[in-house]
Amino acid sequence: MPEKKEITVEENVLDANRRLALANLDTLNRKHIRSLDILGSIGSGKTSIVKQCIRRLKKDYRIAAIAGDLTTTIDADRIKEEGAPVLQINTGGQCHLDAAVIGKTLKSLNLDDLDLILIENVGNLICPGSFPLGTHDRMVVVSVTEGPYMVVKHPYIFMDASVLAINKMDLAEIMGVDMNRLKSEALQIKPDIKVVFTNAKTGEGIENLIDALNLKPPRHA
Ligand SMILES: Nc1nc2c(ncn2[C@@H]2O[C@H](COP(=O)(O)OP(=O)(O)O)[C@@H](O)[C@H]2O)c(=O)[nH]1
Ligand SMILES: [Mg+2]
Repeated sequence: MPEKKEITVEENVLDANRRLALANLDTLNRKHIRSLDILGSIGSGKTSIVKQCIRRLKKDYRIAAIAGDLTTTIDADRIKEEGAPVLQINTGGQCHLDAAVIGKTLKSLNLDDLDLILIENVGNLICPGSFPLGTHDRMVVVSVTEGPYMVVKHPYIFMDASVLAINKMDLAEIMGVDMNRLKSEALQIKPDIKVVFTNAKTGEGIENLIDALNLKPPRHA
């Protein structure tokens, strides 16, 4: 029956992605490279956070960034300003990165020259959920300007995330959004998720975020 065929195709796609994700993780581990998949809606602050992290970590890590976007190179151009190599992936219509495209991108990088890869996924909180890339960690960025329901309405994305950045903390009051409530909602979904409040514009909270991601260089520990 046509319906059954459609489900099988989808399962095959997800299975194939999981296999390729494991291969990516294996490649990264063999090269001793840490990796982070960053998820969040368009405008939540992903690129700003990547820039703030690179600014603080580039002394201690050899960093590359991968920026996923439907069609533009805006984010890659912004990240490049921080002095780290950036690869832009334009997905065309696809609303998420996947393990195959990351596998190809890893092949194009000189992995012996890297310690850390930061991947900004395509901006939304639904599609990327089912497509692990093979990174060590996943971080979700939710900004208070998206309103009070961003966590409860996206439960699945938090289940595989190790860190949540609640960004634009400077605008919480004006938005009437209770950041502690967003935090407790995330903890209900994923009790061991680490939650950090950030202002990616000024850099407030970014050191805590780096700590939560276990990226604090040893000499600053
Ligand atoms: N007020 C404020 N603005 C922010 C903050 N973080 C990011 N922005 C701004 O929000 C806009 C979208 O940020 P961007 O990093 O491009 O989000 P992305 O689409 O998730 O990559 C930009 O104009 C940023 O300057 C923040 O913490 N506070
Ligand atoms: Mg961006």
